[in-house]
Amino acid sequence: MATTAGDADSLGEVADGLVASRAGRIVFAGPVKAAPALEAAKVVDCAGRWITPGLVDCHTHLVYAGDRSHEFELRLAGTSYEEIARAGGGIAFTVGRTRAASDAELRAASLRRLDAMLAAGVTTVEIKSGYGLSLDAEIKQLRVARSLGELRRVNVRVSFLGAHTRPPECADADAYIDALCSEMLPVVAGQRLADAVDAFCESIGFTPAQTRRVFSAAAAHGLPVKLHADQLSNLGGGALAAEFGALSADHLEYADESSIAALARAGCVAVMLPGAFYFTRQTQRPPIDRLRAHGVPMAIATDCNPGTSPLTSPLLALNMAATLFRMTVCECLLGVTRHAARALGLADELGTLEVGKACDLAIWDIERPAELVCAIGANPLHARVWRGE
Ligand code: DI6
Ligand code: FE
Repeated sequence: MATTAGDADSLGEVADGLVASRAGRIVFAGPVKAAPALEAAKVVDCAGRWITPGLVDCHTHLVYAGDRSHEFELRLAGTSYEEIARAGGGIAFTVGRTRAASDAELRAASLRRLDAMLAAGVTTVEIKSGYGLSLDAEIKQLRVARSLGELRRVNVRVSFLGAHTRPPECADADAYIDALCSEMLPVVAGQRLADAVDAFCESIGFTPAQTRRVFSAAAAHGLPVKLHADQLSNLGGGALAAEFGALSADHLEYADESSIAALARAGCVAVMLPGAFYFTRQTQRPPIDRLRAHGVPMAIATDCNPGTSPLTSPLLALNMAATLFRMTVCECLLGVTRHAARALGLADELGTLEVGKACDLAIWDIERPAELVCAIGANPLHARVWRGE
């Protein structure tokens, strides 16, 4: 069995399917009996298992140093995430640990998380910076993120999230954004250290006006943008992302109707991050029904980060999206393949089993696709194929 292209509400399931590749690209995907005569150097019988596109985790912060389980314990005892952040913990804690780590330490810590994702069928991962918040430390994080794609058989897309939070040593957020636009972004763009620019538009992050300046600077350097939008409050982040033609607007728990309509018009992907919703015990669910009604493509990602979503399992993210957000199995599976690829600007390259796309596959020991979403903490991955191998 194989899941091929699908549409909004179908996986395009094919019984007795065959996927053929040459030089890492799919040259056929469909029913065996429809396949042209192909001379294959190697034939692998998947013995009735399911083949899907390799999973795409389109929103992670997996390159960081240190651990925040002490904050988890504080939160269990009643302290809020915002209180911890205001007391100098939270993102700032991880910034301290990440700045202090050597390249090798940062790489080793990050590889452990990446390897867990690969073991769960991930073939493409997006990784954000944002725990450096100085030119040197951001560059270190971006370089380590890029290097992971050379150390493992995985596509890595890197996003510059210098606008994650105000660095501890900088009292003036506007001055920091000035420096980010005039000093950091030119280096990041000039050295091709990032494929996109992200920002955290939030009361504890940056204002819409500051985000706008970051986005304008990104556009001037020819870099696409994405946004942490409307996670904890409605600042119109969805509409702002749409206005700049963002690849995606992520979180969106508090997004209103006008933001959703704008996202639909702009063709932005809405990235759902149920791990953060679960781990921070949020109660405001993202407006799934309205996103559906407007036809906004929905992706699902782990948001792997030490503070709000220490999650490395994309399948567990799917289970949470179904259970907590009431997304359907089909939406979940398209959310971690087709729509996730689009959230990275890679819709023509990845995310479905179609001729011409990269032959990145996940082969599963399951009877039905719904098992991938239903099981909690299981890993039915049989094998992972990256670029045809
Ligand atoms: N939104 C989040 O939930 C994380 N970053 C962001 O922009 C939090 C990251 C952390 O707490 O370390
Ligand atoms: Fe995030």
